[in-house]
Amino acid sequence: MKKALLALLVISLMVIGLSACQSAPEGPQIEVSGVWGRPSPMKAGNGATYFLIENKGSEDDRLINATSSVSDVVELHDMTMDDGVMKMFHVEEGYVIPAGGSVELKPGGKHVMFIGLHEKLEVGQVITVELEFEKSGKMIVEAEIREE
Ligand SMILES: [Cu+2]
Repeated sequence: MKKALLALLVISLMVIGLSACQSAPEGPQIEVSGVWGRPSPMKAGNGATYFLIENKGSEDDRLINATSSVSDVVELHDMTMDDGVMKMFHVEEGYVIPAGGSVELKPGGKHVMFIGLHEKLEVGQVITVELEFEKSGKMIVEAEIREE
């Protein structure tokens, strides 16, 4: 009798444990990785940074803003083909990061743009960027400056 009760208890604990593992965390859960930027030889020129944003939660989120000490103006950009020419544009509404999905910023695509650099960005330098998500709030990441 005691053994049967114990077995029942063990089984119910296992079921509870399994269901806890299966459900994604409530709300959005944002992870940013592989942050880097290209060197920029000119002071007062422009720079860009790229990274992967993953949302491991159960709710969509949105990257709405970015700031950095390297320039006063920081914008979220994307690229498009216009008459056979690649052009970039400011994505004012930001990037939606779908629940269980990801968005990759990379050369030729989405990027965080620094406009009017206070100083040039050199290989080996590490810069700090603050990202702001609609639901997850602010997050500080470090970008390594390197060639690709
Ligand atoms: Cu740009």
